[in-house]
Amino acid sequence: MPHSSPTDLPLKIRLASDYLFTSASDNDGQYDSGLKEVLAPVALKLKPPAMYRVILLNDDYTPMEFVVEILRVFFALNAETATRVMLKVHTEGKGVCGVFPRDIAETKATQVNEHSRAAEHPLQCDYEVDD
Ligand code: TYC
Repeated sequence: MPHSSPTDLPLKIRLASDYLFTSASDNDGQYDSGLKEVLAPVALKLKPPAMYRVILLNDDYTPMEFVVEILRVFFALNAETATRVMLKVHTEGKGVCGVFPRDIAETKATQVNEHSRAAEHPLQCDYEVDD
């Protein structure tokens, strides 16, 4: 909207954008517009939400076939990838099943742990921030 003359002021409809963008220097001090700076300009610093790695931990008792099935059913891995991840956990102690937003990572870890306990296996699934 172009700037209005002082006589237009009483009838001026003040839009939210007038308040957002009007500063004391806008009218060169020629008249008091009555508009006060109500909002300082704020730079938006939005970061994308953190992502979380869902991990499996090794143990000495859970059968390898059970772990492969977990990786296929809960994380949609094919047989080859599921076997590779299972063997990584078996040899290195820990491995990544997938990376998800926090609520999905938490849900998957809980579902895997409940399924493992129901089958009486000690398999541990957890999640950690992916930085
Ligand atoms: N170490 C287990 C065994 O020898 C297999 C295993 C792999 C267990 C991965 C847990 O997250 C795991 N039967």
